[in-house]
Amino acid sequence: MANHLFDPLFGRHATSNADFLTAGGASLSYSAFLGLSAQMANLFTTLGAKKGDRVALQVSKSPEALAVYAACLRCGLALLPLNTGYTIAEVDYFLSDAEPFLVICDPAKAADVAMIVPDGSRLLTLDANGKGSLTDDAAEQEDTQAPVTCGPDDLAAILYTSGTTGRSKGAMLSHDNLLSNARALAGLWRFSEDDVLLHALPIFHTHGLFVAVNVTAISGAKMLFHAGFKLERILEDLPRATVLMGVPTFYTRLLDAPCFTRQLVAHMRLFVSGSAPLQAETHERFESQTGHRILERYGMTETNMNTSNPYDGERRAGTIGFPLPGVDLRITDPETARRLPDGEIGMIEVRGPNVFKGYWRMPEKTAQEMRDDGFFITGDLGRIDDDGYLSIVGRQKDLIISGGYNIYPKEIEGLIDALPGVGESAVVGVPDADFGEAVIAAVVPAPGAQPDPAKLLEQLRPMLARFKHPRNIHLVEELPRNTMGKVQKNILRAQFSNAPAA
Ligand code: MLC
Ligand code: AMP
Repeated sequence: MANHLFDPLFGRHATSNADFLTAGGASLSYSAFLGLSAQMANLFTTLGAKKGDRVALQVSKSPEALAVYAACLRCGLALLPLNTGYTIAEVDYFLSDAEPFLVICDPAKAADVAMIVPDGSRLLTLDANGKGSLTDDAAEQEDTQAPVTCGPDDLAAILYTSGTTGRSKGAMLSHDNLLSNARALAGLWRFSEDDVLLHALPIFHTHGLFVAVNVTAISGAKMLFHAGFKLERILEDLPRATVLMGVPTFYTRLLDAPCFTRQLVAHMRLFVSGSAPLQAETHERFESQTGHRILERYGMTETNMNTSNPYDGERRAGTIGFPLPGVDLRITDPETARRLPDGEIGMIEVRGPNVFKGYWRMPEKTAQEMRDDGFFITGDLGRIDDDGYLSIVGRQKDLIISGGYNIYPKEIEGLIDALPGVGESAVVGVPDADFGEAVIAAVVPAPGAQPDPAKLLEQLRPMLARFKHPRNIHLVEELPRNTMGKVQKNILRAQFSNAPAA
């Protein structure tokens, strides 16, 4: 009887009194965390959970929210973590698509969420302080639980990733997808129980939930668990940490803080960056200001982590390093799928135990992105240099990455186009000093109409999470198109890169 992911990550620490995390000044030992997750698992069982069921979670980051993840693994349930910024309209789609048996949301949103919970699903609440009907009801349960038997291919989570066309797709991640990646990363990055990870990422994405938490747990290490990235709090806690994992915005914000000095981080063992391109200039500035070279790695929701710069060897700025142990990577011609020699730019394709099991209830979408020999087509364009380092040089998918969040222009264009007074629109990312890229929209008015950009933004508000809102809407007479009629987004990007913000 074994649970493929739970046992090595958490189960083996069941009686450990070592700290698992510190949050808001209070420490939680591994055994206390596991007791809490056992109570939640027992509650889920009481509510009728069956292996393979889904649990949707849209709550603020807290130790209790993290315990829901461990509780799901215990019961063989698939966790469906949702960005806290998603509007009810966005959440509605995820719930109707995934049909979770249980939805957990913030008490402040419970009345609205109750309206969209699928028939037969339960609704529980959890607030930012770990209080709500979830923890109230769980407190009545036993704090031990025998984890359900789960094999390598059983689902551990479904993470929705927006599609370049059509609706969001749920990436199905198995126990072994997550376990193999946690093992590879913990080994490569030399994690041990002496490590203290400063955890300031959200826990509804691969980076904060799987890379950060799984690598910590599998190593028996500890986390300083922050509710989010607040610069002053990070600077306060850095002296107690050994590792920081972040998106590039973390590093540019730190570099701009006058008290972020060489001395403050002299004791640190490792700084990891990912989820968005780290500018070579940031990498170099970081080294000259702190003496540390940031270790950049590359991954995605569907594949977990694929590549990493070396721990011991040269961490090369502007590159994402080498394939992880067990990961096959190749560069192919995007048109013909022919393998390209090193040095040439092409599609990055990956294969390995890290690659997901497909999109939830979308076999045809899965088939479109997988080669017959098991390679996943990432949509990222890359090149391998003479020393084997991979660089991302562009994306074939139309995607904006803002502060590490993915934003798909298609989704926003569809909503803008449907607004009164709009003829058509194009959404692009323009350079942004803080978030890397910022969303802007070019809108062609409908014949005879004169839409007000501020009003258009107001109308988008209830439909889209705040991070997806265009920071500016520019009215244009027409969209630039090539001879095939395709909108030339590069021209719009150049045109609006230096345009003043609204
Ligand atoms: C917040 N805002 C954003 C934003 N984050 N807008 C665009 N892009 C973002 N990423 C909005 C806020 O709602 C706010 O709106 C305004 O911008 C300013 O907010 P802020 O207070 O400055 O932002 P903050 O809360 O500090 O958040 C910034 C951040 C956060 C960078 C810390 O976005 C973050 O934690 N990003 C990490 C994302 C992540 O984990 N990605 C991993 C994906 S997994 P208003 O209303 O005030 O104007 C993946 C695979 C892999 O990609 O390889 O890892
Ligand atoms: P997501 O779908 O949120 O998992 O985002 C995955 C995408 O983020 C990848 O396909 C890349 O385009 C991008 N990404 C992740 N890590 C890096 C990195 N280190 N450098 C550049 N882009 C990255």
